[in-house]
Amino acid sequence: MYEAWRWFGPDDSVTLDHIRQTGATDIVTALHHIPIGDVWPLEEITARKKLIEGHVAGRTSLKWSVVESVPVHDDIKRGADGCDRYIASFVSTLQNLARAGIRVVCYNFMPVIDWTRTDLRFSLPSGALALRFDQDVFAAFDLFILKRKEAVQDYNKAEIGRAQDIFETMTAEDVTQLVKTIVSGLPGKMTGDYGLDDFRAALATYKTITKEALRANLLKFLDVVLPVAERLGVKLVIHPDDPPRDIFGLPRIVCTAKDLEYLFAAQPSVSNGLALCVGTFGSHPDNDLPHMAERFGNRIYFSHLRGVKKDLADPRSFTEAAHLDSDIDMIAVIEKLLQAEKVRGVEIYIRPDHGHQMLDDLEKTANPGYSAIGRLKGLAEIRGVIRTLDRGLD
Ligand code: DNO
Repeated sequence: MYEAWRWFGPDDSVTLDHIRQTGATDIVTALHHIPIGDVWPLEEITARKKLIEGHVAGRTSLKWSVVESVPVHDDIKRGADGCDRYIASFVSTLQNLARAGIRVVCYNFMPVIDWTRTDLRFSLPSGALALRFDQDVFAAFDLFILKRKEAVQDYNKAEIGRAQDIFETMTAEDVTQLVKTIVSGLPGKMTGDYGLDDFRAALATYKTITKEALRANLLKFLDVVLPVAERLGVKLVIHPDDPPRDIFGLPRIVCTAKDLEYLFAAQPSVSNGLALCVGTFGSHPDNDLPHMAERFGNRIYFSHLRGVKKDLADPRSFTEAAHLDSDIDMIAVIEKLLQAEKVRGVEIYIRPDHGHQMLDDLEKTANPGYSAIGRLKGLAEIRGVIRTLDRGLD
């Protein structure tokens, strides 16, 4: 297993030297400044690679091994006229990445909005802060802030009542913060920056797109992209929809093991891979993560190791938990991934996904979920599990 670390580029407050100190060897990053749909120029890729891999006297070397993510333009997801040019850009970006020697590329197929939370500073009993998705707060946003017309059909009476109670206690500042958290997006998001009106307009463009249509558009995209990826030796790894269910009336198609069965049966190419995001899949009650790690072991090239604790009252609400202390049996997941590596003779890139904001990081401004110390703690715990299982001491 390669221990990787997500880095947001030169502006990340967690520097390459900090990453060296965590013991991670591989970098996961993207050229976040390039507009969605544009080709990533080879010169920019090689410049970024040099920054990461360039030899610094006396320092451990790092390698840029995984791209997370190359964004897929919404026109491709909608199957809009003219989307072929965005597919062609995606292909050119893959070619440039392969030229630079980067061969694991993450992407997602979430319409309009990438990963979503309602609270970026949820206080834990320890005083550390966690990311949280609260279904009632989300409903309050959908019904009373966004005022999405069709939203009333998505919630029952009791849910609407709870959402209204929440909305009524919110200050103007709370509302602004929630809008920012949900629609202007979280770090690493692969979608646009929206205000409320733009967001409504973007949602409206999916009015007629059913789940089946979205699936067909994903397959059409893969029809073009996978043969190229295969020739280049690139593995494309799809990231699940987070949270893994439909939201805002948008169809979401990468949520469960069943969705994956469908995807891999329809596109059996060896380049059709999976980014096993344990926390994301784990927030869906039907997903059995150790089983999925085993079942899709031959498709997993990259994995985000993180867990969630779902609320007892409503399992659609969850709080991001400590890496080994969540609803998910992380040790069993790691064991299955190690077994998959042995069978395939390939190593999987893993990264500690998100971490609690804690200790000195509480005073610092960091990308939500991506402060240093919480992730370092997660990585250290995970490393202990990997080393122990590797020795067969389990
Ligand atoms: C959040 C991440 C997502 C992910 C993209 C993948 O922490 O898991 O931002 O990178 O959705 O395309």
